[in-house]
Amino acid sequence: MDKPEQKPEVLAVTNKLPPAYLQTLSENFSLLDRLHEQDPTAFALAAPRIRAIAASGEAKVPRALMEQMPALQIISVFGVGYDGVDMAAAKERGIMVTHTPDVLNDDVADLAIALMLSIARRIPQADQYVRAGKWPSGPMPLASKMSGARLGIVGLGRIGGAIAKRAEAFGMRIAYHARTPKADCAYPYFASAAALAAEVDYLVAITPGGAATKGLVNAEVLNALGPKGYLINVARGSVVDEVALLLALQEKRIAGAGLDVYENEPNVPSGFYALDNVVLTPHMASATVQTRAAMGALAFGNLQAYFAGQSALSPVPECS
Ligand code: NAP
Ligand code: 8YV
Repeated sequence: MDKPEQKPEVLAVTNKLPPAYLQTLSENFSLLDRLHEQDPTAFALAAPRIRAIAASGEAKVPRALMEQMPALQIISVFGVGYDGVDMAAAKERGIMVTHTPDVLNDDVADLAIALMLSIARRIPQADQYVRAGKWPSGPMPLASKMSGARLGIVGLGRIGGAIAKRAEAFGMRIAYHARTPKADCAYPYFASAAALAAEVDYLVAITPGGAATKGLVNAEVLNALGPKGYLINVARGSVVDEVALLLALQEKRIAGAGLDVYENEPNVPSGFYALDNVVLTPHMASATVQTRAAMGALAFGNLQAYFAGQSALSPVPECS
């Protein structure tokens, strides 16, 4: 008699995967949901059979974890950023790594614009002002106009481009910094983040995370942005020097910041809580029902295609 076909064993390594995606995974694979954290003894027994990892954009997949899984073939990241995956270790082993580009561009760009408006127009403070019954005693102080202002984008890729498109509708004047100037791009290019920051009112960081961009927005860049400038970070916490940012906000060397990402998530330095010139969101730029469904479909589609012997749908550039 033929051996019954075994479903590939998949280790989910993060608590950030949505229930609908986990459900699809468990219907199609033998799902081990965070077993390495929850039952290390059971994980040690299962590890030699695990063929796939389901991760999220911010999940850590270090070399040491991969080394425990000799049969590991694919890491499917639910997110476009994959800086948490040790790519050197994955490449050495020929492990396929996939991610979910494009399907989240709209939502991340929407949140970048929302943070810009929130900090410039003081929307969280205005909400509190009304709720606290302060309106009858007089108007709030005037805010800062965003339409027509100058926007600098650090990382003019898929999402940076979507931010630029929205900013154009606000009549903003756009410039950018990346490692290389983009072909056929009419926006002015600046060879450094500091040079860009010196010329804009809003600076949005939207590069990948990882060693190459660590501290890309540092004290020098914040000083160049200046006391009328706003910083928005929807990239990765590591892209901004968080200590330098906190100091710049406390000393009012920049006007304000809108942050969706942090160096040590979900821990946010408590110094930010005391500040009136920062708007904080909990790494939620892609967190809508529609986009998370699309990300889940693509993350699952990558696993499904791979185990059907087809090409992965959206491998990361290093695996293309
Ligand atoms: P992408 O299309 O690859 O664009 C990345 C851009 O960053 C490119 O313009 C690239 O241009 C530039 N870049 C890369 N390394 C750089 C460096 N060292 N210095 C300066 N610029 C650099 O990526 P994407 O799809 O737009 O996503 C960007 C990132 O957004 C993701 O990797 C992720 O970290 C973050 N993200 C966050 C959320 C959230 O929930 N907050 C959601 C989705 C994505 P060059 O190659 O010319 O340098
Ligand atoms: C997360 C993200 O993946 O795509 C990325 O790079 O940071 C986000 O979309 C999402 O929060 C799921 O964990």
